[in-house]
Parts: sequence; structure tokens; C-alpha cells
Amino acid sequence: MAHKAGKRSFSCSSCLSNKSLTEDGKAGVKRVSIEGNIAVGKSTFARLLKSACPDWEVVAEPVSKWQNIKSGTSKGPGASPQTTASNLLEMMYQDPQRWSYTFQTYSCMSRLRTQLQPPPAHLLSSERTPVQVYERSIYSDRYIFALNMFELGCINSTEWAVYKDWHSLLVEQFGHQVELEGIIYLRAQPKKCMDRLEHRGREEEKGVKLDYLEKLHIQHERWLVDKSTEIHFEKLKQIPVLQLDASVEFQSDPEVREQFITQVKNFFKAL
Ligand code: DCM
Ligand code: MG
Repeated sequence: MAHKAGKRSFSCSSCLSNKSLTEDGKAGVKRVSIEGNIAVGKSTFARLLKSACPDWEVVAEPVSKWQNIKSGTSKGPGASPQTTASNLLEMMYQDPQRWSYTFQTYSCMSRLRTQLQPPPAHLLSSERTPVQVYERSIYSDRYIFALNMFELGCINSTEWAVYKDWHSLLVEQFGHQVELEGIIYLRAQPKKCMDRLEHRGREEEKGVKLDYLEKLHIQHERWLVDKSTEIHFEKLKQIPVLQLDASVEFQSDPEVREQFITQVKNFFKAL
């Protein structure tokens, strides 16, 4: 596509490389996920990226769906349709033994559905490579949370076998549509995440203990730093990981914010 140099008015031209074409001539979408412990600052970081690079699409984690599961309760012909809502996130934290498997099924499935939505038209018509930033991925669902719940005994071995079976099938069938080019790992000590978790005060998470965040931290380290987690998908084994020290107050410190954005842009350019 021809264009006159200097005529474009992208607000963030330096963060986007020229559009790369796939073999069939279509614009390739570059996707990365932001990974990290609970309350480390993923949503804050995603908002920061979005304001630095408005062209990019940020796909948020569908937490509100997990907090509000609608079910029909009408019985028999002619009954008036009624719905009740349940909070699966709360149920999982209150009775993990009973609800972890159900929660992990739904969180992964709803995330996949959200991420499968086509990117907005403006992203595809841009002359730059379209970029999507996912808040977590179907991989952290499995290799962080579901695995952790299995190791804690909240998902039993039968449930774990069933989980792995359908998860692998979903990745085989749909994985290419949500395939990641890279991962941004926001890393902070569990105590820091605990402070932020208490500060944000999400009602369902009131009972979360430091010990739980420490376990999740170890899972992240195994997967993204030590690379000792057993991974079942070839491309995921090779994926580049950008590690950022999220223990600093990146939201309020403009200098750190700038550094982070620069690192992310450079990471993207190299993908
Ligand atoms: N969560 C979970 N299992 C998943 C994904 C998320 O238990 N597979 C939980 C952890 C948090 C909430 O959902 O309580 C997401 O919040 P955050 O994005 O801050 O981690
Ligand atoms: Mg969040």
C-alpha cells in the first residue's frame, strides 16, 4: 500500500512496525499476553499501554462474566422465564474443593470466546501491524491456575485429566486464532501483590492469603523464568518473554512508565 511519508498522523507511530503480510497476503495480527500474579497490576499496565499506543487493542480478562453467571429457572411449559445470577468467582474462593474445576472450565472457555472476537475494523485497516494485547491467556489458565489447584488438591486427578483433555483439544482447534508472539511477565514479590490486592479490595478475594499468592508466584517462575513447567504445545515452549519489574510503582512514576513503554516497543519490534 503506497503512502506519502510524513503524511500520517498516528499518535504512536514509533510503537508500530510496518504491516507484515502473511503467506496468503493477509495482515498478520501480533498478539501478546500480559501475565502475572493476582493484583500485580496487569489491568493498570494494560491501560497504560493503551494510552501510549491507542491503536493497540487491549482485550481484558472477562472477570465480570465470572462474577455473574446467568441461569434460567423456568420450569414446565408456559412458565415465565426467570433468571438467577451466581458469582462463580466467589463460590470458587469460598469452597475451592467444590468449585475450582467448574471455575477453571468457565474462566478458560469464556476467555477463549472473548479472545476469538475479531479485532475492530480500524485495527485491520491500519497501515501498521495490528496489535492485540491480551490480559492473561488460555495458557496461564492451565499452567498457572488449574495446575496450582490440582497441586493443592482442589482439583482431583479425574478432573485434572478431563481438564487437560479438553484444553488440548481447544488449543489444537482454535489455538492458531489466538496464537501469541510473545509474553510480557509482570513480576513482583507476592507481598507486593498482597498489598495491592488489599488496596483494590475486590470483595470475592477478601479471604486470599499470602501463602496462595506465593504458590502462584512459584508457578509463574517455573513457567516463565526457570522454564521447568511441562508444556504441551511446541510454539509455546519457544515463546519470547519480556520480564518487567512490577514491584516499582509504575503507575505513578512517569520515568518508570516511560521505561516500560520503551521496553515493550522494543520487544514488539523484535518479534
Ligand atoms: N483467576 C483464577 N483462575 C484463572 C484466572 C483467574 O482463579 N484461570 C482469578 C484470580 C483473581 C481473578 O480471577 O482472583 C482475576 O484477577 P487478576 O486479573 O487481578 O488476577
Ligand atoms: Mg485485572
